[in-house]
Amino acid sequence: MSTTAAPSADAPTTPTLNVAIIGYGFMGAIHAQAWRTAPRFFDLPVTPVLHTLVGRSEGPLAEAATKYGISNATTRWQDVIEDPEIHVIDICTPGDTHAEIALAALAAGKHVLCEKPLANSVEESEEMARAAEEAAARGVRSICGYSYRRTPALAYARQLVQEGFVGEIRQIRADYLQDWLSDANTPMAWRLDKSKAGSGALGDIGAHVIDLTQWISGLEIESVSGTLATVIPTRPLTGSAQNLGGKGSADGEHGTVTVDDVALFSARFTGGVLGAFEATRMAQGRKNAIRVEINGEKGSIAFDFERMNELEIYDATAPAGRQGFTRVLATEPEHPYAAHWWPTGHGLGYEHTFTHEVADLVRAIGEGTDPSPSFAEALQVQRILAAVEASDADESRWTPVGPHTT
Ligand code: SOE
Repeated sequence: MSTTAAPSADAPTTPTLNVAIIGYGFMGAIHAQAWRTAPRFFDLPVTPVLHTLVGRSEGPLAEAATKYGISNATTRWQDVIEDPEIHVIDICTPGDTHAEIALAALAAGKHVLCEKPLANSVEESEEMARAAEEAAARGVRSICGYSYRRTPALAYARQLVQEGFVGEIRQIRADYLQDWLSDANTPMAWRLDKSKAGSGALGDIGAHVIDLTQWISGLEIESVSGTLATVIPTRPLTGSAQNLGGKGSADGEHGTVTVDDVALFSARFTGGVLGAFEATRMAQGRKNAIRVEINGEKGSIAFDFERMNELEIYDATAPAGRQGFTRVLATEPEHPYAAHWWPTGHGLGYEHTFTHEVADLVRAIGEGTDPSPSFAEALQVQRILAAVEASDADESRWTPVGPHTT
Protein backbone atom coordinates (compact mmCIF):
# COMPACT_ATOMS: atom_id res chain seq x y z
CA MET A 1 0.00 0.00 0.00
CA SER A 2 1.28 3.48 -0.77
CA THR A 3 1.60 6.20 1.84
CA THR A 4 0.92 9.88 1.23
CA ALA A 5 3.52 12.63 1.42
CA ALA A 6 3.46 15.00 4.38
CA PRO A 7 1.25 18.02 3.58
CA SER A 8 2.64 20.92 5.64
CA ALA A 9 5.94 22.51 6.63
CA ASP A 10 5.93 21.20 10.21
CA ALA A 11 4.81 17.75 9.14
CA PRO A 12 6.83 14.60 9.85
CA THR A 13 9.97 13.89 7.84
CA THR A 14 8.98 10.28 7.18
CA PRO A 15 5.97 9.25 5.07
CA THR A 16 2.68 9.40 6.94
CA LEU A 17 0.35 6.58 7.80
CA ASN A 18 -3.25 7.74 8.14
CA VAL A 19 -5.19 6.06 10.91
CA ALA A 20 -8.94 5.73 11.45
CA ILE A 21 -10.15 4.70 14.90
CA ILE A 22 -13.54 3.02 15.10
CA GLY A 23 -15.04 3.55 18.57
CA TYR A 24 -14.52 6.48 20.91
CA GLY A 25 -15.05 4.93 24.37
CA PHE A 26 -12.35 3.93 26.86
CA MET A 27 -10.35 2.00 24.23
CA GLY A 28 -10.83 4.62 21.50
CA ALA A 29 -9.49 7.28 23.87
CA ILE A 30 -6.41 5.36 24.89
CA HIS A 31 -5.64 4.30 21.32
CA ALA A 32 -5.91 7.93 20.18
CA GLN A 33 -3.39 8.87 22.84
CA ALA A 34 -1.09 6.03 21.75
CA TRP A 35 -1.15 6.94 18.05
CA ARG A 36 -0.33 10.53 18.91
CA THR A 37 2.43 9.72 21.39
CA ALA A 38 4.22 6.86 19.64
CA PRO A 39 6.04 8.95 16.98
CA ARG A 40 7.14 11.44 19.65
CA PHE A 41 9.02 8.84 21.70
CA PHE A 42 9.95 6.14 19.16
CA ASP A 43 11.95 6.48 15.94
CA LEU A 44 9.53 5.07 13.43
CA PRO A 45 10.00 4.45 9.71
CA VAL A 46 6.56 5.96 8.98
CA THR A 47 4.64 8.53 11.02
CA PRO A 48 1.09 7.69 12.14
CA VAL A 49 -1.39 10.54 11.83
CA LEU A 50 -4.84 10.41 13.39
CA HIS A 51 -7.11 11.02 10.41
CA THR A 52 -10.70 10.01 11.22
CA LEU A 53 -12.75 8.98 14.23
CA VAL A 54 -15.78 6.74 13.70
CA GLY A 55 -18.69 6.32 16.11
CA ARG A 56 -22.42 5.66 16.11
CA SER A 57 -23.84 8.79 17.74
CA GLU A 58 -23.16 12.10 16.05
CA GLY A 59 -23.08 14.38 19.15
CA PRO A 60 -20.75 12.35 21.38
CA LEU A 61 -18.65 11.48 18.32
CA ALA A 62 -18.06 15.15 17.47
CA GLU A 63 -17.23 15.83 21.12
CA ALA A 64 -14.76 12.94 21.24
CA ALA A 65 -13.13 13.93 17.94
CA THR A 66 -12.53 17.45 19.29
CA LYS A 67 -11.22 16.12 22.59
CA TYR A 68 -8.83 13.66 20.94
CA GLY A 69 -7.77 16.24 18.31
CA ILE A 70 -9.02 14.29 15.29
CA SER A 71 -10.26 16.55 12.49
CA ASN A 72 -12.50 14.12 10.61
CA ALA A 73 -15.44 12.13 11.96
CA THR A 74 -18.07 9.86 10.48
CA THR A 75 -20.88 7.68 11.78
CA ARG A 76 -20.39 5.08 8.99
CA TRP A 77 -17.39 2.75 9.50
CA GLN A 78 -17.67 1.81 5.82
CA ASP A 79 -16.54 5.37 4.96
CA VAL A 80 -13.04 4.78 6.31
CA ILE A 81 -12.77 1.40 4.60
CA GLU A 82 -13.67 3.04 1.29
CA ASP A 83 -11.41 6.05 1.84
CA PRO A 84 -8.16 5.59 -0.15
CA GLU A 85 -6.38 8.06 2.17
CA ILE A 86 -6.72 5.74 5.19
CA HIS A 87 -3.96 3.19 5.71
CA VAL A 88 -4.80 1.71 9.12
CA ILE A 89 -8.12 0.68 10.66
CA ASP A 90 -8.04 0.55 14.46
CA ILE A 91 -11.05 -1.38 15.80
CA CYS A 92 -12.06 -0.31 19.32
CA THR A 93 -15.68 -1.47 19.25
CA PRO A 94 -17.42 -4.32 21.13
CA GLY A 95 -16.53 -7.85 19.95
CA ASP A 96 -19.70 -8.46 17.94
CA THR A 97 -18.51 -6.00 15.28
CA HIS A 98 -14.83 -7.01 15.04
CA ALA A 99 -15.14 -9.68 12.36
CA GLU A 100 -17.23 -7.68 9.90
CA ILE A 101 -15.05 -4.58 10.14
CA ALA A 102 -11.71 -6.42 10.14
CA LEU A 103 -12.65 -8.59 7.16
CA ALA A 104 -13.75 -5.55 5.16
CA ALA A 105 -10.59 -3.64 6.10
CA LEU A 106 -8.23 -6.48 5.19
CA ALA A 107 -10.04 -7.00 1.88
CA ALA A 108 -9.57 -3.30 1.14
CA GLY A 109 -5.83 -3.59 1.84
CA LYS A 110 -5.86 -1.66 5.15
CA HIS A 111 -3.59 -2.64 8.02
CA VAL A 112 -5.67 -3.61 11.09
CA LEU A 113 -5.28 -3.22 14.83
CA CYS A 114 -8.18 -5.09 16.45
CA GLU A 115 -8.97 -4.89 20.17
CA LYS A 116 -9.16 -8.11 22.16
CA PRO A 117 -10.65 -10.65 22.30
CA LEU A 118 -10.33 -11.10 18.54
CA ALA A 119 -14.06 -11.84 18.08
CA ASN A 120 -17.00 -13.41 19.86
CA SER A 121 -16.64 -16.91 18.43
CA VAL A 122 -14.03 -19.37 17.20
CA GLU A 123 -15.70 -19.43 13.78
CA GLU A 124 -15.38 -15.66 13.30
CA SER A 125 -11.83 -15.72 14.62
CA GLU A 126 -10.90 -18.48 12.17
CA GLU A 127 -12.22 -16.42 9.29
CA MET A 128 -10.30 -13.38 10.51
CA ALA A 129 -7.06 -15.33 10.95
CA ARG A 130 -7.42 -16.79 7.44
CA ALA A 131 -8.05 -13.33 5.95
CA ALA A 132 -5.10 -11.86 7.87
CA GLU A 133 -2.78 -14.56 6.57
CA GLU A 134 -3.92 -13.95 2.98
CA ALA A 135 -3.57 -10.18 3.44
CA ALA A 136 -0.06 -10.57 4.90
CA ALA A 137 0.99 -12.12 1.59
CA ARG A 138 -0.06 -8.78 0.02
CA GLY A 139 1.93 -6.76 2.57
CA VAL A 140 -1.07 -5.93 4.77
CA ARG A 141 -0.30 -6.21 8.51
CA SER A 142 -2.60 -7.07 11.40
CA ILE A 143 -2.31 -7.29 15.16
CA CYS A 144 -4.67 -8.07 18.04
CA GLY A 145 -4.61 -5.71 21.02
CA TYR A 146 -3.25 -7.85 23.86
CA SER A 147 -1.58 -4.68 25.11
CA TYR A 148 -0.23 -5.97 28.45
CA ARG A 149 2.48 -7.85 26.57
CA ARG A 150 4.04 -4.42 26.15
CA THR A 151 4.40 -3.77 29.88
CA PRO A 152 8.19 -3.48 30.30
CA ALA A 153 8.26 -5.74 33.40
CA LEU A 154 6.26 -8.46 31.61
CA ALA A 155 8.32 -8.24 28.44
CA TYR A 156 11.36 -8.56 30.69
CA ALA A 157 9.80 -11.60 32.41
CA ARG A 158 9.55 -13.30 29.01
CA GLN A 159 13.16 -12.40 28.30
CA LEU A 160 14.25 -13.95 31.62
CA VAL A 161 12.34 -17.17 30.89
CA GLN A 162 13.96 -17.33 27.44
CA GLU A 163 17.39 -16.79 29.00
CA GLY A 164 16.73 -19.78 31.32
CA PHE A 165 16.41 -17.85 34.60
CA VAL A 166 13.65 -20.14 35.92
CA GLY A 167 14.93 -23.24 34.12
CA GLU A 168 12.28 -25.81 33.32
CA ILE A 169 8.82 -24.43 34.09
CA ARG A 170 7.04 -26.45 36.77
CA GLN A 171 3.84 -24.48 37.40
CA ILE A 172 2.04 -21.32 36.26
CA ARG A 173 -0.59 -19.21 38.01
CA ALA A 174 -2.40 -16.19 36.73
CA ASP A 175 -5.22 -14.01 38.03
CA TYR A 176 -6.89 -10.98 36.57
CA LEU A 177 -8.86 -9.30 39.36
CA GLN A 178 -11.08 -6.23 39.09
CA ASP A 179 -14.00 -5.03 41.24
CA TRP A 180 -16.03 -2.67 39.08
CA LEU A 181 -19.05 -5.02 39.06
CA SER A 182 -19.08 -5.77 42.81
CA ASP A 183 -21.99 -3.40 43.47
CA ALA A 184 -25.27 -5.08 42.47
CA ASN A 185 -26.57 -1.66 41.39
CA THR A 186 -23.85 -1.00 38.86
CA PRO A 187 -25.95 -0.67 35.70
CA MET A 188 -26.06 -2.91 32.64
CA ALA A 189 -23.33 -2.30 30.09
CA TRP A 190 -22.33 -3.91 26.80
CA ARG A 191 -19.67 -5.94 28.61
CA LEU A 192 -22.52 -7.76 30.41
CA ASP A 193 -24.33 -8.73 27.22
CA LYS A 194 -23.17 -11.99 25.63
CA SER A 195 -24.41 -10.96 22.18
CA LYS A 196 -22.05 -7.97 22.25
CA ALA A 197 -19.13 -9.09 24.41
CA GLY A 198 -19.03 -12.85 23.70
CA SER A 199 -18.36 -13.70 27.35
CA GLY A 200 -17.81 -11.89 30.66
CA ALA A 201 -14.76 -11.83 32.90
CA LEU A 202 -13.50 -14.83 30.95
CA GLY A 203 -13.10 -13.10 27.56
CA ASP A 204 -12.78 -9.51 28.76
CA ILE A 205 -9.88 -10.00 31.15
CA GLY A 206 -9.19 -13.75 31.40
CA ALA A 207 -8.15 -13.57 27.74
CA HIS A 208 -5.31 -11.22 28.71
CA VAL A 209 -3.78 -13.65 31.20
CA ILE A 210 -4.20 -16.54 28.78
CA ASP A 211 -2.25 -14.55 26.21
CA LEU A 212 0.36 -13.40 28.74
CA THR A 213 1.11 -16.80 30.27
CA GLN A 214 1.51 -18.47 26.87
CA TRP A 215 3.68 -15.63 25.59
CA ILE A 216 5.93 -15.43 28.66
CA SER A 217 6.33 -19.18 29.14
CA GLY A 218 6.54 -20.11 25.45
CA LEU A 219 4.12 -22.95 26.24
CA GLU A 220 0.65 -23.49 24.78
CA ILE A 221 -2.49 -24.37 26.68
CA GLU A 222 -3.68 -27.77 25.41
CA SER A 223 -6.66 -28.55 27.66
CA VAL A 224 -8.73 -26.87 30.36
CA SER A 225 -11.19 -27.57 33.14
CA GLY A 226 -13.31 -24.54 34.01
CA THR A 227 -16.20 -23.18 36.03
CA LEU A 228 -18.08 -19.94 35.36
CA ALA A 229 -20.53 -18.10 37.58
CA THR A 230 -22.85 -15.15 37.16
CA VAL A 231 -23.02 -13.75 40.69
CA ILE A 232 -25.47 -10.90 40.04
CA PRO A 233 -28.03 -12.10 37.47
CA THR A 234 -29.86 -8.81 36.82
CA ARG A 235 -28.80 -5.17 36.84
CA PRO A 236 -30.51 -1.77 36.55
CA LEU A 237 -31.19 -0.55 33.04
CA THR A 238 -31.25 3.05 34.15
CA GLY A 239 -28.81 5.16 36.11
CA SER A 240 -25.53 6.84 35.43
CA ALA A 241 -23.21 4.41 33.75
CA GLN A 242 -19.57 5.37 33.70
CA ASN A 243 -16.72 3.93 31.73
CA LEU A 244 -16.39 0.94 34.02
CA GLY A 245 -19.04 0.96 36.73
CA GLY A 246 -21.45 3.73 37.70
CA LYS A 247 -24.61 3.73 39.79
CA GLY A 248 -27.96 2.39 38.57
CA SER A 249 -31.32 2.87 40.20
CA ALA A 250 -32.09 -0.13 42.41
CA ASP A 251 -35.88 0.33 42.07
CA GLY A 252 -36.02 0.79 38.30
CA GLU A 253 -36.28 -1.74 35.49
CA HIS A 254 -33.61 -4.46 35.44
CA GLY A 255 -32.04 -6.40 32.58
CA THR A 256 -30.54 -9.88 32.57
CA VAL A 257 -26.79 -10.36 32.72
CA THR A 258 -25.95 -12.98 30.11
CA VAL A 259 -22.22 -13.43 30.82
CA ASP A 260 -20.03 -14.75 33.64
CA ASP A 261 -18.90 -12.53 36.51
CA VAL A 262 -16.28 -15.00 37.71
CA ALA A 263 -14.25 -17.52 35.71
CA LEU A 264 -11.98 -20.11 37.32
CA PHE A 265 -10.07 -22.68 35.35
CA SER A 266 -7.16 -25.06 35.42
CA ALA A 267 -5.05 -25.49 32.31
CA ARG A 268 -2.60 -28.07 31.06
CA PHE A 269 0.19 -26.47 29.04
CA THR A 270 2.60 -28.19 26.65
CA GLY A 271 4.47 -30.97 28.44
CA GLY A 272 1.75 -31.26 31.10
CA VAL A 273 2.69 -28.09 33.03
CA LEU A 274 -0.32 -27.12 35.15
CA GLY A 275 -1.69 -23.59 35.35
CA ALA A 276 -4.32 -22.07 37.67
CA PHE A 277 -6.37 -19.15 36.33
CA GLU A 278 -8.87 -16.77 37.88
CA ALA A 279 -10.70 -13.88 36.20
CA THR A 280 -13.20 -11.78 38.10
CA ARG A 281 -14.74 -8.33 38.17
CA MET A 282 -16.05 -9.01 41.71
CA ALA A 283 -12.84 -8.89 43.75
CA GLN A 284 -13.53 -5.89 46.02
CA GLY A 285 -10.44 -3.74 46.35
CA ARG A 286 -8.60 -5.25 43.39
CA LYS A 287 -8.73 -2.56 40.74
CA ASN A 288 -6.61 -3.92 37.91
CA ALA A 289 -4.60 -6.70 39.53
CA ILE A 290 -3.05 -8.88 36.86
CA ARG A 291 -0.92 -11.40 38.67
CA VAL A 292 1.30 -13.80 36.85
CA GLU A 293 3.68 -16.21 38.52
CA ILE A 294 5.98 -18.65 36.80
CA ASN A 295 7.58 -21.25 39.04
CA GLY A 296 10.52 -23.14 37.59
CA GLU A 297 13.27 -25.54 38.48
CA LYS A 298 15.79 -22.73 39.17
CA GLY A 299 13.56 -19.94 40.42
CA SER A 300 10.35 -17.96 40.10
CA ILE A 301 9.08 -14.76 38.51
CA ALA A 302 6.08 -12.90 39.92
CA PHE A 303 4.24 -9.78 38.72
CA ASP A 304 1.23 -7.68 39.74
CA PHE A 305 -0.03 -4.95 37.39
CA GLU A 306 -1.06 -2.80 40.36
CA ARG A 307 2.72 -2.41 40.78
CA MET A 308 3.40 -2.51 37.07
CA ASN A 309 6.92 -1.12 37.18
CA GLU A 310 8.14 -3.95 39.39
CA LEU A 311 9.05 -7.55 38.78
CA GLU A 312 9.79 -9.98 41.58
CA ILE A 313 12.40 -12.61 40.87
CA TYR A 314 13.54 -15.49 43.06
CA ASP A 315 16.83 -17.22 42.34
CA ALA A 316 16.80 -20.70 43.87
CA THR A 317 20.45 -21.17 42.89
CA ALA A 318 21.61 -18.37 45.25
CA PRO A 319 23.27 -19.44 48.52
CA ALA A 320 20.61 -20.71 50.95
CA GLY A 321 20.99 -17.87 53.43
CA ARG A 322 20.55 -15.23 50.75
CA GLN A 323 17.53 -16.60 48.95
CA GLY A 324 14.39 -14.51 48.75
CA PHE A 325 12.33 -12.58 46.21
CA THR A 326 14.19 -9.58 44.78
CA ARG A 327 12.21 -6.59 43.56
CA VAL A 328 13.51 -5.42 40.18
CA LEU A 329 12.39 -1.97 39.03
CA ALA A 330 11.77 -2.53 35.33
CA THR A 331 12.35 1.13 34.52
CA GLU A 332 15.96 1.00 33.37
CA PRO A 333 17.40 1.25 29.87
CA GLU A 334 18.16 -2.50 30.05
CA HIS A 335 14.41 -3.24 30.20
CA PRO A 336 12.20 -3.51 27.11
CA TYR A 337 10.74 -0.15 25.95
CA ALA A 338 11.94 1.76 29.04
CA ALA A 339 14.87 3.53 27.33
CA HIS A 340 12.39 5.46 25.13
CA TRP A 341 10.90 7.23 28.14
CA TRP A 342 11.97 8.88 31.37
CA PRO A 343 15.21 8.89 33.36
CA THR A 344 16.07 5.94 35.59
CA GLY A 345 13.36 4.84 38.04
CA HIS A 346 10.67 7.27 36.89
CA GLY A 347 8.25 4.58 35.75
CA LEU A 348 5.41 4.12 33.28
CA GLY A 349 1.61 3.70 33.39
CA TYR A 350 -1.24 1.74 31.77
CA GLU A 351 -1.37 3.96 28.68
CA HIS A 352 2.27 3.32 27.77
CA THR A 353 1.49 -0.31 26.92
CA PHE A 354 -0.77 0.95 24.11
CA THR A 355 1.88 3.36 22.87
CA HIS A 356 4.33 0.44 22.70
CA GLU A 357 1.75 -1.63 20.82
CA VAL A 358 1.24 1.11 18.25
CA ALA A 359 4.99 1.72 17.90
CA ASP A 360 5.61 -2.00 17.28
CA LEU A 361 2.80 -2.13 14.72
CA VAL A 362 4.02 0.97 12.88
CA ARG A 363 7.56 -0.38 12.80
CA ALA A 364 6.27 -3.69 11.38
CA ILE A 365 4.28 -1.82 8.72
CA GLY A 366 7.30 0.29 7.78
CA GLU A 367 9.70 -2.62 7.75
CA GLY A 368 7.34 -5.10 6.10
CA THR A 369 7.30 -7.66 8.92
CA ASP A 370 4.38 -9.34 10.72
CA PRO A 371 3.67 -7.98 14.20
CA SER A 372 2.62 -10.12 17.16
CA PRO A 373 0.11 -11.12 18.51
CA SER A 374 -1.11 -12.09 15.06
CA PHE A 375 -4.74 -12.92 14.41
CA ALA A 376 -3.64 -16.59 14.39
CA GLU A 377 -2.28 -16.23 17.94
CA ALA A 378 -5.47 -14.45 19.00
CA LEU A 379 -7.51 -17.27 17.44
CA GLN A 380 -5.69 -19.71 19.73
CA VAL A 381 -6.76 -17.59 22.75
CA GLN A 382 -10.34 -17.70 21.39
CA ARG A 383 -10.17 -21.50 21.20
CA ILE A 384 -9.09 -21.62 24.84
CA LEU A 385 -11.99 -19.34 25.86
CA ALA A 386 -14.39 -21.63 23.97
CA ALA A 387 -12.87 -24.71 25.64
CA VAL A 388 -13.37 -23.17 29.11
CA GLU A 389 -17.02 -22.45 28.28
CA ALA A 390 -17.50 -25.98 26.93
CA SER A 391 -15.90 -27.42 30.06
CA ASP A 392 -18.17 -25.35 32.30
CA ALA A 393 -21.21 -26.62 30.39
CA ASP A 394 -19.97 -30.19 30.84
CA GLU A 395 -19.51 -30.31 34.63
CA SER A 396 -16.00 -28.86 34.40
CA ARG A 397 -14.67 -31.89 32.53
CA TRP A 398 -11.16 -31.54 31.10
CA THR A 399 -11.68 -30.26 27.55
CA PRO A 400 -9.09 -30.19 24.76
CA VAL A 401 -8.29 -26.90 22.99
CA GLY A 402 -8.73 -27.05 19.19
CA PRO A 403 -5.67 -27.27 16.93
CA HIS A 404 -3.55 -24.18 16.31
CA THR A 405 -4.26 -23.98 12.59
CA THR A 406 -6.10 -21.54 10.39
C1 SOE B 1 -12.61 -3.90 31.51
O1 SOE B 1 -12.58 -5.00 32.30
C2 SOE B 1 -11.24 -3.55 30.84
O2 SOE B 1 -11.42 -2.31 30.25
C3 SOE B 1 -10.82 -4.54 29.76
O3 SOE B 1 -11.78 -4.60 28.71
C4 SOE B 1 -9.46 -4.13 29.21
O4 SOE B 1 -9.02 -5.07 28.27
C5 SOE B 1 -8.46 -4.03 30.36
O5 SOE B 1 -7.24 -3.53 29.90
C6 SOE B 1 -8.96 -3.09 31.44
O6 SOE B 1 -10.24 -3.49 31.85
